[in-house]
Amino acid sequence: MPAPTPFKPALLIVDLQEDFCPPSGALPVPCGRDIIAPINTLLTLPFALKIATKDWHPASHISFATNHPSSPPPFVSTTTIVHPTNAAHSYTSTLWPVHCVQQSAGAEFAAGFDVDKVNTTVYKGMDERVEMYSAFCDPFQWVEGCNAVAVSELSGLLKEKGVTDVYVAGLAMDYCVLATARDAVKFGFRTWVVREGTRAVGGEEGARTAEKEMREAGVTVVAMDGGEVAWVRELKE
Ligand code: VGL
Ligand code: ZN
Repeated sequence: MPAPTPFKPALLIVDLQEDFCPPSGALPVPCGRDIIAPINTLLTLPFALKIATKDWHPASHISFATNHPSSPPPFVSTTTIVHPTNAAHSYTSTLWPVHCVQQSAGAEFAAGFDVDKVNTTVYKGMDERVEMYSAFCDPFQWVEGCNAVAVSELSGLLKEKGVTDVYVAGLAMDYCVLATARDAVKFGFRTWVVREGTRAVGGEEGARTAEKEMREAGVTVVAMDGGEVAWVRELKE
């Protein structure tokens, strides 16, 4: 199949940070480091824009289990996140170990990730009151009668460049990659997730569930050697 027209693709690398990489990371994604090589390969292709995101939390962040009474066990405990200015809106969210604290070693890009080829870094998760898996905005954005608490510059950067297609990779497939890819569709981009370029916190099972949720949201999971990545490879630089 030929590339769609117009076709102006961007590469979005989500949260490829030390804290999400085993064995040393605070919130390690199984086989998380395996994605560094394919992502470095993607970075050699002529994308119109290459953006990396960083999960970038204050120490007081609501998603850290240690910030809640009696410090419940992370991964299996949840908290209720209430909209800070509209208490009628709330939802349940998972509690995590302390991770990606601003300026900490764990918040650095993963070792070996070729960040020199990245044009811009977008930071997310800075508001201590809300969880922000998506690099575009927090989930209150999509609740009827509600409004987002935190919105990044990401959609503006993509629109400003005339981007039509967003290729998403990074960590974790079942959380921030899933939420970011879904929002890319909602913001009007054709959205592709590169399978070799992502891994799930929930391992193979988490990846299967995430892939299904992506498909239902209009996101297509593609392969490094598939036609959709070939469209980018064949672009004139
Ligand atoms: C993420 C859990 C908590 C992610 C970030 O990048 O997928 N997951 N914060
Ligand atoms: Zn986080």
